Amino acid sequence: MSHDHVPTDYARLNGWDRPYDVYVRPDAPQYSGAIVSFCKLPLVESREALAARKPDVVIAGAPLDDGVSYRPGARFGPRAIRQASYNFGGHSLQLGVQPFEVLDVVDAGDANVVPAALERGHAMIFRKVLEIAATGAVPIILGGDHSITWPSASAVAQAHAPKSIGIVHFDAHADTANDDWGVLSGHGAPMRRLIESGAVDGRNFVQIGLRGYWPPPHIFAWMREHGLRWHLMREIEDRGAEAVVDDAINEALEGPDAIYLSIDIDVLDPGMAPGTGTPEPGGMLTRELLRAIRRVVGRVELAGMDVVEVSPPYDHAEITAAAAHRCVLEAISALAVKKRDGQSVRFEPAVHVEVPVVGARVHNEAG
Ligand SMILES: [Mn+2]
Repeated sequence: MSHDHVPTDYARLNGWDRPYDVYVRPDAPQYSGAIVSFCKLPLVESREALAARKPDVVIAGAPLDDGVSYRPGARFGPRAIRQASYNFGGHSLQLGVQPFEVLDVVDAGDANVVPAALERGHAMIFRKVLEIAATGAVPIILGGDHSITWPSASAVAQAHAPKSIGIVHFDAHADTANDDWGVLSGHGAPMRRLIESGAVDGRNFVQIGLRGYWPPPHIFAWMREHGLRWHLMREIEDRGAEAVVDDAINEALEGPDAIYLSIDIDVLDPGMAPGTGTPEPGGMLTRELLRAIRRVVGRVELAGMDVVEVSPPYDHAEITAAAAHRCVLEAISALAVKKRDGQSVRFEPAVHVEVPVVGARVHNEAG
């Protein structure tokens, strides 16, 4: 028979019963907690809650990579971008603003995308972004491959109609092909779909950072014919990023009422953004891109934004995901400066925006 003894109180023995501060979400460290939202912002997924809250900026994910022509993996981008930070982005040293003190920013979760259903995915991304834009908030979409810009920018264009939007597009590639091996909705063609459908006028399209060995001359001829303007990486080498970006901003301001900013992370040099689907050596520096985003957002009326082509399986040490995370944070900080200085960053849709209902009837036709 064992004899009774008083159990040891390990909490008391080891000092684990001390009255430590209790941290609650969202104050707990960035790496803890079961819910991964951008900068631990409130997660507001339902369209009703979004419409009632009317935030300034809404982050949403588009985890789709069925449109890629080479390396896949960008479906993992939204989650990787959300978690690629060691702090909450509370104070921008670049702009001297505390963005989340000034702006109401929420994370609306991801568009309801399933694998192996490209058309369905684009439909769901369109509806998700339209739900956000219909509230008057600025949508910031985390890709996903670049094909998501077709539905995303179309939704922003629809919410802003009859006002027009233009696109400032950072990318190693023009993404203006007619098709990828006969497929019209792949990531080589979204910019042509936007122009052909009338969502964006070719003359309101400005591209920065093109380089490498694609597209072929006949595609540039199509671009010239439709009034697109572009700045090759070679021009940045000659004149510096600052001068080229300033020219691009001036071009972007000639015409459209507001700007959709599309950042393909492969505009960066693969040494600074290895985790991407179609890496092209000889790109921009991360600090040049972050500065460019601050300047663009500071000067134009931002209608929406996406950051695409982050492919975490090809990333190393979260280099690419962290760069993409900061692209978003720089844009938010630049918007915060505007609001702090008395300018509204929200817009009021001029006409009622009808969002197709997303419900159980939307099936994956393939399965
Ligand atoms: Mn692209």
